[in-house]
Amino acid sequence: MKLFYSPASPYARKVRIVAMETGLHDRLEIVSVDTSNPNNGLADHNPLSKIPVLETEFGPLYDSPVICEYLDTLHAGEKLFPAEGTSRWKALRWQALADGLLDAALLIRYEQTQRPTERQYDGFIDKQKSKIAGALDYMNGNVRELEAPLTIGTIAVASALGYLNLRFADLAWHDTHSDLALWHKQFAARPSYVNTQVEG
Ligand SMILES: N[C@@H](CCC(=O)N[C@@H](CS)C(=O)NCC(=O)O)C(=O)O
Repeated sequence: MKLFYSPASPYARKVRIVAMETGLHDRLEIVSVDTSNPNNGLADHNPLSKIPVLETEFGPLYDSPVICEYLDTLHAGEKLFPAEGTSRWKALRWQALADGLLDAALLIRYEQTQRPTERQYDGFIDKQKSKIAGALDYMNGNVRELEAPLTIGTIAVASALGYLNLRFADLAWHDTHSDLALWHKQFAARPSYVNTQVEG
């Protein structure tokens, strides 16, 4: 299966961690795409022209939550998407929170890298930063829920925090969210996390 991705994409990182944790990574042919190139051909696979996209025998799958849930059906080990009940909804909520943090971070990133400085809007950036801060506060205050087991929720949170480290080091979230920082440090020792790390 082809996975269209870019090394720095945190959503694609989540997919790759899921693939590694479930023993499926060898079945993926990972194809790097430059999302800033309008001729990258991605629209042939995803009308939204976004990565990650997974090509399957029944066509392309997007976005990252859908790809991750699909991958989770392809292995016989412990499931990363709990089948039902409170644990399922909590795992999905963690994923939504982490992906939402990333959505806010990406909006800031695009504002700062794709607009001329004089056309950037501080009010917009501040609003997105407050969403990131809210998500971090919630994660820090509820970090015990992330301790076990490994789920799509914990993987999504770790991927989101990794992206903050990569692109928003100036936020210094470790200094203000020490319980979450400790949790992240432990998660970051997993081979799936180490092997998907990119340097800024
Ligand atoms: N909700 C999507 C978000 C995907 C996304 O925003 N990907 C970024 C790269 S990190 C992208 O492709 N951006 C290009 C664009 O927006 O044109 C997911 O979870 O897969």
